[in-house]
Amino acid sequence: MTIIHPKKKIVKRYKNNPIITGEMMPFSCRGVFNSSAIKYNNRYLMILRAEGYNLRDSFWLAESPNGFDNWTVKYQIPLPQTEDYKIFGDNQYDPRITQIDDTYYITFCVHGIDVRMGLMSTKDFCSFNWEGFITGTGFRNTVLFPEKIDSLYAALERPNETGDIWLTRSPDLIFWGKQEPVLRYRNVPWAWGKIGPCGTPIKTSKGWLIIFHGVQIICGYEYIYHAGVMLTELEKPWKLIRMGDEPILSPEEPYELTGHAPNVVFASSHIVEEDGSVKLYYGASDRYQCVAETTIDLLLEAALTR
Ligand code: BMA
Repeated sequence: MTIIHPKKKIVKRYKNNPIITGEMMPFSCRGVFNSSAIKYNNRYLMILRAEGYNLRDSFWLAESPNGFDNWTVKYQIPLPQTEDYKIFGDNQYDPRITQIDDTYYITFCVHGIDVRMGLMSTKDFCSFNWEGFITGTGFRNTVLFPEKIDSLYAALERPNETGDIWLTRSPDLIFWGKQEPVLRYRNVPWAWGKIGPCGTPIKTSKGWLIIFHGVQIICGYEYIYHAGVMLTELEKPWKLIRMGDEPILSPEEPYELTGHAPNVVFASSHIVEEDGSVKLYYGASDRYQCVAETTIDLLLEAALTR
């Protein structure tokens, strides 16, 4: 099997990876992965994707004193009980949290006849509101920008049919349109399968820093998930400034190479600290929750010069 190894390390894996496993859950759980972390009132919180042996996923809230270890699983996040959700949704996964003003929005995949994106919101991580579906079927990986751009909310999304990353805009977070293509997977040399945005785009003085995943397909059947980075214009976030030509994270460790889906690192969230350090959270092999460390400077270097 071929794995592409980045020349210089942009991210450093946490020494005690994986940080959360199925054994830590209060039910019969085969894996915790692709979860979304956020710093809320100086607390490190994570919405876990926890998968049962029946292959159904549930969301749980976990907390850590430092964002790395000693995670305590606190409670299960109730799923929406509305008629539209119950009619469509058989399963849900890959949550992404974005703070906009004093509200935290959670976008997540809802699987039914096909897959589409749902939106929940919370102000306190205790009670959660169902906002509604924000795409039709055939979409995954929608992640909101943390602020309005040109008076409209903005999000990155991945139409499954093309496998590319697009920008979409909305006046109210429910009705979306005015789409623009951002990056085609065919233009990512290490991801000639499909790509998708990871966590919330990070605003920097040089542009929007966007971490994304890319899938390398070997001989039409072997899938390898990597993470990469790109920079887009602040005012026109669909306009690519540059994309790092190499992945920043590729599967290398045993917990990434073997699991329920081998050779997968699936970055799904990050926490940017005041000193510019970044905790990058990623799922490994659809089984384990991991974290790696990097900095805004290193990510910019990767996007602009690699
Ligand atoms: C994608 C999503 C992710 C998963 C990945 C690898 O299509 O379903 O949740 O981690 O495949 O299996």
